[in-house]
Amino acid sequence: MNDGKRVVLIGVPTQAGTHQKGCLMGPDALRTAGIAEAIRELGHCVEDWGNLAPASQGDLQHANRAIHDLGETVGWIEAAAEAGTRAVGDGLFPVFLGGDHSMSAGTVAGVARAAKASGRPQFVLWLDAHSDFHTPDTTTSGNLHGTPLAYVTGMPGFAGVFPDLEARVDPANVAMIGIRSVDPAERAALRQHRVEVHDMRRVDQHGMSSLLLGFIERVKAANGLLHVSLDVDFLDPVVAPAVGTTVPGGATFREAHLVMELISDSGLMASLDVAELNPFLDERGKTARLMVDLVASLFGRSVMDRPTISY
Ligand code: 5AB
Ligand code: MN
Ligand code: MN
Ligand code: MN
Repeated sequence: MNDGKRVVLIGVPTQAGTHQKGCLMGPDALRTAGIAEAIRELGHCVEDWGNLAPASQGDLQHANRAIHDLGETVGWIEAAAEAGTRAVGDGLFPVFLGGDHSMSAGTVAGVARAAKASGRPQFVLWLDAHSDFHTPDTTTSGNLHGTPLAYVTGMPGFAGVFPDLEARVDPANVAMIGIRSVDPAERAALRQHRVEVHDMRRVDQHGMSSLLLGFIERVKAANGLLHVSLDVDFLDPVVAPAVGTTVPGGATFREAHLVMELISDSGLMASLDVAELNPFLDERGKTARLMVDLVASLFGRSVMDRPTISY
């Protein structure tokens, strides 16, 4: 049924990238909802490295006074990047358990560094309501979970702020699906760099599968490695309420599962983030369990194999 991956869970319980508290409980909620067991049941090996615990880099300041908790965020980024590079180097498939989405500045930098060493191009699929394409200069909220994709694609404004990138991801190798909240500065940068953005209007019109399969074909043709970054708010808040940044009009239960099933079929995914889960906002574990089910679909569970569940 599948190729028996060696998976490692890596907890990145940061909440420094947002004003809202609660994401630090994300990794443990995903474990409580049975993420290791769900992946194992599908025939993969799973180990758990526990949660990263970096030291803060101190009270770093930026000219943009809105930015908060920069020193702590830089600590998480360095630790996540280090763990990601090590995991891939060890032949493992890292599943990063967030933590707010600033974690992905580190996770993607880390796996991209490993990809560069292997000589294969790194691709990123960003499943999110938001484009997360702010730079430290353009963010008005100061919440650094709105910046990771701009950082890993080498946008200007990060030098001397976030760690120097050893391998940037070509913006042409990124696709975003589910988008429905983009700030003006992000929109300008996304257009300038011609990033493949499939907003929810495109999803409505063309359907998830045609949009996603187009991107998967590109990854395949380039013999690329695919990193999937899944923000809880990719989903509609009706099915996934446990997130601080809800935006109506998101992916439905089946749209989200279909994305995961198609990625699984492609066999191209090499690393994964589950970001932004805020268990403090959940309803009796409903969102945590949905995220675990989506991860199971990513690792090969098919509809016919699903246990009958109700949330
Ligand atoms: B998330 C917003 N663009 O910069 C900002 O949840 C939201 O990781 C960022 O996608 C949302 O604060 C970041 C308004
Ligand atoms: Mn995000
Ligand atoms: Mn988001
Ligand atoms: Mn969010």
